[in-house]
Amino acid sequence: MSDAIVSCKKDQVLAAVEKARGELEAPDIIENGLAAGMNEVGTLFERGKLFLPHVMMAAEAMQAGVDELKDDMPESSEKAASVIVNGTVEGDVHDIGKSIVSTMLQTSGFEVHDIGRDAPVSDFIAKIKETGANMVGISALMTTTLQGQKEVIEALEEEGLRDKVKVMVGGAPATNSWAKKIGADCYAENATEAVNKAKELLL
Ligand code: HCB
Repeated sequence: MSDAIVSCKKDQVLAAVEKARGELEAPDIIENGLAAGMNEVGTLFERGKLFLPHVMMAAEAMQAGVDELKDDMPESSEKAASVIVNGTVEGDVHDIGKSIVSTMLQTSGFEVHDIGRDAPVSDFIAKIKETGANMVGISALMTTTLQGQKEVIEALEEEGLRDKVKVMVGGAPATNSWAKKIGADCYAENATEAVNKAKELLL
């Protein structure tokens, strides 16, 4: 599956998903098959072995695989009373990982409001107020947009909402120490960890 992502073969990705879905759980297929392939694409792109159009095609193949698995996500029997707003910061169009996190939080029983990508700080705050969210997930995939996570936290403080809303940060350049530095409540390395951290903090 990973190889099919790296070579941008959407048909092969879907065939591999079809084959895997009888034997493995959807989150496992996404994290260890599809996302693993996308990470390899990232490494090759970083080394100058792949160019942007290739990355875009690989991203499309990855998204097709994720869409195919949406109905297979294990539904949680218990409905969590917690509401989570999740989005990618302004100036950043990367949304594959953020969308996987939203889907997995949703199937774990959380009420999730995904505000999309390239989302201004004001969109985060408006959606948190509108939904009475208890948590916000903030994704940033570039070192140049990471600061956006801090800006959302600062805005929560200015609005007097910081005590009521837990903050989770994620995305390739984010780390545990970055999360601590900007005063987030947690960092999640992947979608499975995002679900576990949300449960720890909210349930
Ligand atoms: Co993009 N891109 N890209 N890109 N891109 C990165 C991010 C670079 C690291 C590649 C590189 O140069 N090494 C790099 C950023 C460098 C930096 O840090 N400064 C980069 C660049 C530079 C750019 C452009 C500027 C390129 C250009 O135009 N010259 C441009 C960005 C324009 C903009 O945003 N303003 C660009 C565009 C693209 C696309 C459109 C081709 C495509 C995105 C498609 C889309 O998302 N719809 C893309 C992609 C696919 C990547 C890489 C290859 C993969 C990202 C990805 O989807 N990974 C990425 C390389 C990399 O990340 N190493 C590269 C797979 C997912 C599953 O993992 O890490 O996103 P994830 O999410 C995980 C995890 O982080 C966590 O859980 C997820 C699921 O397990 N998580 C959260 C994520 N968000 C969370 C939120 C939470 O609350 C909790 C957990």
